[in-house]
Amino acid sequence: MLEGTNALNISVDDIEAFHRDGAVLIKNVLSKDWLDLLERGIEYIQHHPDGMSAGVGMPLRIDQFPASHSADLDQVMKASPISEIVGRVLERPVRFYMDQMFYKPAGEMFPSAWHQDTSYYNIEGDQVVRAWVCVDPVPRDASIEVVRGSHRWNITYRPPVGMDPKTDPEGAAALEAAYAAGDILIGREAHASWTYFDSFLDPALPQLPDIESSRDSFDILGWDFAPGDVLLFHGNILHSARGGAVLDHPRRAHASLWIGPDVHYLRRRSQAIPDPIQLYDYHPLDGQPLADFDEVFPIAWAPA
Ligand SMILES: O=C(O)CCC(=O)C(=O)O
Repeated sequence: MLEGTNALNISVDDIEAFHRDGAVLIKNVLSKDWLDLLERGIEYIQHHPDGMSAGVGMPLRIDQFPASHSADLDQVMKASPISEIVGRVLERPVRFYMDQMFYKPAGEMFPSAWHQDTSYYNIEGDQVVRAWVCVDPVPRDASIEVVRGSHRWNITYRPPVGMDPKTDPEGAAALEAAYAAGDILIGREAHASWTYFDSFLDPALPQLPDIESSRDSFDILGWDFAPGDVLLFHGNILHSARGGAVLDHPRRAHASLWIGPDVHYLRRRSQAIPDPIQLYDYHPLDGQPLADFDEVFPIAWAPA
């Protein structure tokens, strides 16, 4: 092993960059065999849309939990080096929480709006890490950008999706009643049919700043991405992907979400993605560590 590096060539600088900036690109992690499996899994999912991806109506397919529908993606999640690099950067045991596919067809890239990931999920903690990979080369103007350090702003913004409660007062009142009763907000049945637009936005959360219109006011970090690289970013960080670049190939990305020991369950009115389906059997309570649900979230990688 080289000085200053550990297995997988993650340097002390990479670890520091992740904690300081909230994101780091680790080069050349996935071999061709892993990329082939990823590509096969992504193409399978693209051709088998489920009830959570139909109807979004954009030149961007977002699929929730694709590894639970594709044996290839499941293998990548369970056996590729992705869990290890997340664990080495956190220096903690890590568990797989969920995954998504972001498939943009060749041509002009559709933008992914600025947002934070944690506000979409019923989770809270500092050890939430996204691992974003793509089987195609992606220039910086179509790949992920982050606002450097925004994972430390200690603020949860309103996700840029969801219905205004004023448009459906009855539904909004039912959500409030469920919240007050300690009930689950988006049920298991959402796995059969649900999109971002079926959730309610939470008016109590502050609105996102208009980062794209005043990019010079923000410290924006971005990278050219090559297949085999893994981009790690913090669950609380503001991030997006710009639109407008024209690619002569699709941009087929997969993003997985990993959690460390400090992550606990927290029902959010802004929840836009259902809980992982096995978690519904356990009736988690607000504040309960997700490590309590070892059968749903087994340890994927732990330091020796
Ligand atoms: O790939 C994209 O365009 C968006 C990805 C993203 O927002 C995420 O992984 O959280």
